[in-house]
Amino acid sequence: MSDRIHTLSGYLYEYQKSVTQPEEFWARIADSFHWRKRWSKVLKWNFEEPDVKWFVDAKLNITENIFERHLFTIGDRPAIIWEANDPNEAGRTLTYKELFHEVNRFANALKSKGIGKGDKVIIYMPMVPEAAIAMLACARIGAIHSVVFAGFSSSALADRVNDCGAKAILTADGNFRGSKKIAVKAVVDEALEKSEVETVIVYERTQQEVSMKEGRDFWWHEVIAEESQECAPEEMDSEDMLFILYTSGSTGKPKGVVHTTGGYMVYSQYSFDNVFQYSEGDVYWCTADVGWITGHSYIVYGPLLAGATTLMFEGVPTFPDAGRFWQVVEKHQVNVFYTAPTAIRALQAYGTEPIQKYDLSSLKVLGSVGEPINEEAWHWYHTHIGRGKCPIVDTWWQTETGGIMVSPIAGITPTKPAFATLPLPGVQLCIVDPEGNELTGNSVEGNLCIKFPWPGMIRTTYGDHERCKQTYFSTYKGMYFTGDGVKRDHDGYYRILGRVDDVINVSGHRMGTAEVENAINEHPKVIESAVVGYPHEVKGQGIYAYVIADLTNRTEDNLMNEIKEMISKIIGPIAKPDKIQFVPGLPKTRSGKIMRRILRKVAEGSLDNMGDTSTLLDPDVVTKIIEGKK
Ligand code: 6R9
Repeated sequence: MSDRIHTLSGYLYEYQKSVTQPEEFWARIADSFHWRKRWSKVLKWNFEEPDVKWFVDAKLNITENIFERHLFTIGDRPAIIWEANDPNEAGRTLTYKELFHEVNRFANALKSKGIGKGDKVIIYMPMVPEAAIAMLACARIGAIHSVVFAGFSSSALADRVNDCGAKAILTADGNFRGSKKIAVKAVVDEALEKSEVETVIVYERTQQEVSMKEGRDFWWHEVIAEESQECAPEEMDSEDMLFILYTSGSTGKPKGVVHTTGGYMVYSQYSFDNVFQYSEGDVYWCTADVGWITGHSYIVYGPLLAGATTLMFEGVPTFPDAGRFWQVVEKHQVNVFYTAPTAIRALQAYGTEPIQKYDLSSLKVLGSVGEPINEEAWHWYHTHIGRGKCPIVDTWWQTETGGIMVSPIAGITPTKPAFATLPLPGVQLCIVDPEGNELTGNSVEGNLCIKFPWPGMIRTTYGDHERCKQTYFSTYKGMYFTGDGVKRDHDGYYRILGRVDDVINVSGHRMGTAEVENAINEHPKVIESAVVGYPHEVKGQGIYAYVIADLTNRTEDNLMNEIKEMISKIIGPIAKPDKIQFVPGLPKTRSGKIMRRILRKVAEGSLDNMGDTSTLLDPDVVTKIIEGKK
């Protein structure tokens, strides 16, 4: 790959080029892709609107770049290695040629159900190769996929179906997760009481009982049975939507982040190739779920565009025991391993015994994503999993950025524990103070912004462009605001400090505090609530909920359980609070705003330094909350 960075000076050279001549830089990277029609201009942009277009007027199909672009050379190479939840179940391997045929067959099946260019398709599936096949089949025919993490509840699913106006849902009968067998189709049925789609296609995974509605629901294996393995790719404009992915923000309603075709394609492969320094024949394993952006960019699109072998794992890190990840590494001779700090910390708690049973010598590069990695976890990962030999790439990015933004280049950028280090070429970071003044020089700390477009960036929030503008482009004029705090140290290295808005990060999952509050407030006994994050040893952040409730005819324990149930139903089990405290009131300013700063302090137990409480309507409430804390 000619666009591969090989040395530190090479990185610095490329970075410089990407800033001084961004259009020339990205045109050179884009040249190695297959375009049906070349762009008339590389970039048109305006951050006020925002209105950003990459590879203007170019025509392409992203799956043509995965398959046809290099099928002759890599057709027989494994594309997806699938490892089942149960170690005793045989896995599957699909070569590029086989994957191509499966994608085409399913693309034809979608077409036969009347799905075509521009239609929205929800994918609500377990971690099986068919989830990737479903995404690629949509892209093949120009349909827009929106993958919903299969742990979300029926009402969260219905909201997403309604928001994007989906024509179809692709799903499975059930899902194997550790020792559990989870109903999936039943959740879809429940969601479809509150929403409507024309077609549901069900992949048979667990063989559990499901109800199938005549004329609407079809079995995956039946719809593909007669389909041809050839399907001409739909010609897409570079700025045609590729997918919508819902993510949480500081307001109650998750927003549909829109990514388009050309820019996302170029950025996902470029960042994959460089950050992980993947070489031919390597086995690459990203443990994320395809329901998150990490799964989109670094299980499916990035690796497959690069012709890599990507491992997909259906299970969980602790089933049947805490050695599962390492057993999979040994079994498939994994070379690049990419996971989240929360998984590292969870496994750290089991000690090194589960690791010692396995040979991890195949590992060359380790990655981290989703939340800040603390130094202790970084060292444990480096010493025990990387045997002191593997570089760790701590990759900072977001659903909105489409791909990795700040990260070491494996084996090239000198690393520093807990630092995401330096921006990738094309990424122009900017640290600002609360007034929006750029903080130049080193040893500074502030809010992280980006002042120039990159190809993988968000284009809009689906159905509500104003929201995109307000959320990301209005806080600081002329800049994209990430919502994260950051420090640039004396070496010019970046360390991400976590969210500065009302978003919390629980086990690497993004959650809006308002979203959790809305769910709590649905309970008829709840009067008001306030949710904050607090430091949690394994999850990074835990959810702490302060609730004002009517406790007549209820014990605190009863009501706590009912509230947790409610949240599971409305959002999903991942949003259940770790702690619920019933309080007589909430600390509010005279204008009625909840002072979360105080609630955060109480939750984290730092009671001696409450800061200024003079603007509080009723300072007494704070004392009562502190007294009531268990
Ligand atoms: C890719 C992904 C984005 C938020 C982001 C930040 C946090 C992600 C991080 C990190 C520190 C890292 N985050 N990677 N914080 N170091 N290496 O996780 O996307 O789910 O949208 O979350 O996650 O706070 O703003 P997403």
